[in-house]
Amino acid sequence: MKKIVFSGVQPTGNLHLGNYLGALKNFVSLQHEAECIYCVVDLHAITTFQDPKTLRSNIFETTAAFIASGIDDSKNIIFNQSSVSGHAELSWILSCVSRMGWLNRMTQFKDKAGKDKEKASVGLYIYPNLMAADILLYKATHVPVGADQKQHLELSRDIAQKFNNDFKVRNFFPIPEPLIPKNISRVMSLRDGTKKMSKSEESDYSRINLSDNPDLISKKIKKAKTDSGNIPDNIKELEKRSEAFNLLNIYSEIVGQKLEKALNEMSGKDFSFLKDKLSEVLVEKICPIGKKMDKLMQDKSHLENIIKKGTEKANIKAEENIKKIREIIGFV
Ligand code: AQP
Repeated sequence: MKKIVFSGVQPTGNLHLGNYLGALKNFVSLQHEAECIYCVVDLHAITTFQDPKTLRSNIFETTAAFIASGIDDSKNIIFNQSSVSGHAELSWILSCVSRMGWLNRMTQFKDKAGKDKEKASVGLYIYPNLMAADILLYKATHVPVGADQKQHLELSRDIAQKFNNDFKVRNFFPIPEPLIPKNISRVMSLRDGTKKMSKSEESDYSRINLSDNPDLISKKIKKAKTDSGNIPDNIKELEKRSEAFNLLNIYSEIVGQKLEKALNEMSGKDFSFLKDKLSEVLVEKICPIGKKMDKLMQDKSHLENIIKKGTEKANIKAEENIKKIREIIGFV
């Protein structure tokens, strides 16, 4: 079966190191081995209220982040989800295949809705059905995501399987494989090593944004929470200390070393040594991306062209599949 890669990023601002290491970095490497479709998932973004002007700007910013991270728009499809109506159409169809019991188990809905579940949007609840539609609309076989999306991916697999069984169309939808980074699948907050780094966390000091300048990166790393001991000499010990584990994991991923090797370099030293080194490599890796994003954001018509070109290509693929899906279901 031909390898088809699909993934998306929400245009909800504050793109951060977690998005980069958990998703974008993988997007870039996959473009050399497969047909890749990368989507700015604006329909997902509106599951929580977005100011229209900010949303528009964030759609461009996320597109710029794709390009600035190294995705080649001439070889891959980059577009925004709301421009291809097949996503919404298939989402409805798959909502009729998906089960309430399956959605009730989704932990991200519980986390995001919090105690005010009754006030959460219906969209937030059925978000995983839309994600299944995004993937299956292109019959994607592989989906690069961070570990936080693993459960949603499993649901997409269940939905694909049920559709194939219900309509007796064996192998119509491929069962998509998650591609989750092996070494660092979940980048944690700089303020709390037990919480994931996230866009919506109130404190900007909890994350490294792709748009941060060198001074701010150094400041954030200096202020990052650590414990009082020195850096341990073995991974078992390191794993018990969530903040130290997170910083070392980030360091090893950025320099492209195994965690064991990074630990050898750092063990016995105090955290200021690690923090200086980490700031240095982060500035080297992240700031060029931020600068490129900034430059791209100054030419919106160029970004608009990239999205338009991508939308046309995505629409052709989506329409071809949606036509078959309509026939399978029995629509006239
Ligand atoms: N902390 C993270 N570590 C590793 N991967 C991460 N991703 C997000 N946070 C981390 C991965 O980035 C991709 C795009 O995510 P998204 O923007 O579409 O949605 P998200 O997961 O909701 O992002 P945030 O930052 O966590 O937003 P909020 O604050 O709204 O919850 C996905 O592949 C995701 O796994």
